[in-house]
Amino acid sequence: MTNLTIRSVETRILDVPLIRPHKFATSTATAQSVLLVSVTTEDGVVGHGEGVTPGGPWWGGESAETMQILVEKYLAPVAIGRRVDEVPAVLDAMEGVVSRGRFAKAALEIAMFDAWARALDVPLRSLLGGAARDSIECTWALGAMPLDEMVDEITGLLDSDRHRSFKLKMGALDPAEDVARIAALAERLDGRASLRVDINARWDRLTANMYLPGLVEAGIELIEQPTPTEQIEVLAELNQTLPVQFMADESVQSPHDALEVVRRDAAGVIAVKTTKLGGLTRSKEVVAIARAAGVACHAATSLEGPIGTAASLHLACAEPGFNYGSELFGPLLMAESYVTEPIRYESGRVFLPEGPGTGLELDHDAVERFTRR
Ligand code: MUC
Ligand code: MG
Repeated sequence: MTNLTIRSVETRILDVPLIRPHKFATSTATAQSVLLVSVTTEDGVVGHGEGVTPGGPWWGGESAETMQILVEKYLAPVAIGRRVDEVPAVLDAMEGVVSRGRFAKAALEIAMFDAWARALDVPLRSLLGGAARDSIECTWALGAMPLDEMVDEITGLLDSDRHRSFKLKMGALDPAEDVARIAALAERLDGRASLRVDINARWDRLTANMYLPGLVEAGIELIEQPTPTEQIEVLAELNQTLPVQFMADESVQSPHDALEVVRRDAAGVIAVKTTKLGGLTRSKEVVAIARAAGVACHAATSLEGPIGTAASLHLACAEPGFNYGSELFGPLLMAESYVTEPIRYESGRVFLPEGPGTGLELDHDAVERFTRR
């Protein structure tokens, strides 16, 4: 009889270099810190999860360092001794010892799911509802970069057909300059690619009303989180008045947030990140709420590495509600890998790895190389 009881939880921080600097609204990342959480059962089955925030605590207040102390000191003790299939019970127990801390909770919850799937020798997707698709469109993101560099990077990826849609980070520059940069890019690409922007909640209502029309005129297809997280009513005003799709990201960090966005008609698309939402279970709840209201879901990223990306990809391949593609490109932004076989990206899509659990195996030499001492 398989013994699914959790014997131990280990953590380590991996510092992985990026292929190029990735400039967000208020900070630039040149490496990604990944909290690798490993759950081992009494039978010796090991599952992994990643605690990742996009380049540090600027996005949601958590970082690899804060996640490590939350997992080690508070979350692991309530999981050890439970079975890896007791995910709902452990989620409740985690709520009892840590408020919020969802990025940290996600890493442990996903490691439990991975171990559970591996113990049963089934793909993680089988525990998330079964097969809806085997691949999904994958958008590529560019940080705030000079125009010529953006044109070169995008045309290269179009020519190789690795990506067909692109997300452009905004918010780091003066709004007028930022919009002019994006409009010039759209003109240079002349309709060759689908373009979306992410302003990471940096514009106020006045700035958004002044400058979003310029992005719409430039042909931008979707505006991600232009205004502050808690100002749902502002996002709703923009979503109901401007002829462009809006995606809620920072404004949806829980199923209740998703309910609020739906009730107020604040976005046509929700960015579902298994990291910010606290794991796969809560993410499924968000997708169910969105789908019931006819709101599309996008399988989004916090720039996870291969393990975290694969977990989100299994969810995206199990839930029909992911009908606005994905941005699950994280491993491609990393200069090196720490798994034995990379996730496959081609023809503008990302493909679900086969095999038990996430379908990926750690390259332990690489993990050692990237482990922070
Ligand atoms: C975000 O806010 O979407 C996702 C891709 C990217 O470049 O930034 C992240 C965070
Ligand atoms: Mg975003």
